[in-house]
Amino acid sequence: MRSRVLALALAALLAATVIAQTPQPAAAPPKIDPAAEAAKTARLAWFRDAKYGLFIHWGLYSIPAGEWKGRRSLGLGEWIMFRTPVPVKEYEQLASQFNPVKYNADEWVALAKDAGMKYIVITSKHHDGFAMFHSTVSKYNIVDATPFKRDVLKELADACKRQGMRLGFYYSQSQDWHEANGAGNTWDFGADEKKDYDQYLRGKAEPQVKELLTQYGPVALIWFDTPRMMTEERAQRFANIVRELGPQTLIDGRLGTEGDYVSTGDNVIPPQVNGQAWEVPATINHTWGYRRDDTDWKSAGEITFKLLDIVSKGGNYLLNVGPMSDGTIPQPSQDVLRTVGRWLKVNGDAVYGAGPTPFGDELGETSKAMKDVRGDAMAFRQTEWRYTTKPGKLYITFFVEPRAPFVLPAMKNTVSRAYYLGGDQGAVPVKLRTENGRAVLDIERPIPDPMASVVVVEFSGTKIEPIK
Ligand code: JFZ
Repeated sequence: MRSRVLALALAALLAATVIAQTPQPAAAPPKIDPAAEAAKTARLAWFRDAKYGLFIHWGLYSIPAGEWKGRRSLGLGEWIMFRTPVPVKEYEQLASQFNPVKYNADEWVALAKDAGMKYIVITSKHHDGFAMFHSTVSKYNIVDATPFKRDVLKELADACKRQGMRLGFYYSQSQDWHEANGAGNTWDFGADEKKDYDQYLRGKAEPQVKELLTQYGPVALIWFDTPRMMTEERAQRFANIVRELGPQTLIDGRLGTEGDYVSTGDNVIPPQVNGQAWEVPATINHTWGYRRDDTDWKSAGEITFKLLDIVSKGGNYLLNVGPMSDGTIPQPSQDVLRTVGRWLKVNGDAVYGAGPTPFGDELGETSKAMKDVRGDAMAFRQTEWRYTTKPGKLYITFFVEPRAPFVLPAMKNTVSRAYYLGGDQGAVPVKLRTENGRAVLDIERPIPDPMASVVVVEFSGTKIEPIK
């Protein structure tokens, strides 16, 4: 018997070595199904034009707001149950205190519209397992377990419908710290590997995703997250549910199988243009769920720069607010969003439906390629301006007083005229001339809006043809 096992092991080893040494034909590239690709492109059309969305992390964690029994719990507000850690029997008591009487869905949607945002994504269930909607699958939800007894997602869906806002749902498909077989709660339920994970997936997560896709009207996207233990087969089960019940519903990049677009890491903006559809989930301060002590809010100027930086690289910006337990959104968040919204009312053409930069040197390291009219290499900070495009129009968004003259990169196209976006008396012209075959803008100071000003340069043809 022992000799037989040894012989088999040796044979396997031999086979592996032979295979290892024999040049293996490259893995066939995944078969692209043209119909599926066309359907995906169609599904993504609104998303690629929208560019800017409101992320909302709201749940029971807004009650402790970063502090448990008087002790600060560091890190993300929505992770307090994990960080402290709080036993499930204690944490679920928060539900009996959750009563956000100031919650007004129409005000939230109106804020998103004032902010110039084109879609909303709200946490329907985060890692703590609590459902912010009336689920028949688990009593651990806002209608059955709280004194509030109102389905806040239903009210938000109705308000979005009334105001023509697209609505998507964040759903933590893998981590569920309330469920013994959910991923992530090792302090009550032990190691994840030992859990009957599929019992949790089939018993709670999959049915709840079906509820979200069938009882809240058209769902723009499902924002899955942290795909722990999500094998291809498990992830496909969710993808099939979405494809069947929401053919137009987008899937983000954190399901555990290929979604409709790429999700970057939190607050991670890629350095260069990425042709695929992609989205950056981002915070205004340093937490997603509300923390009483986190008041380090980004300025409207920083957020406007990040938006143009992301759009100039072909992406979407999903910017978060963390409402408080009374149902209101922190005023500093509202103020900064409305300030950017006022800027977008004037300069939105440079953002909505705009294409990425046709150049790219302006994005990265000090570029030796950029030469001024004297032909000397130009060094510059990478946050002075960003390019976005539309057929026949190049938008240059300046975040600081531009150098004068401002020399555009070499291109085959001829330029015809330049002017500032906005200007209530119509377009304010900008002096444009050509020198040594390069378009030159003589921009007078100061620029109209010190936070950011957009100069439009009209050019021949529809696409810019850079001369490398
Ligand atoms: C996850 C959540 O854990 C967090 O609470 C929040 O909802 C955020 C939007 O997403 O956090 C992540 C997930 C993935 C990465 C980083 C943070 N990542 O891929 O870098």
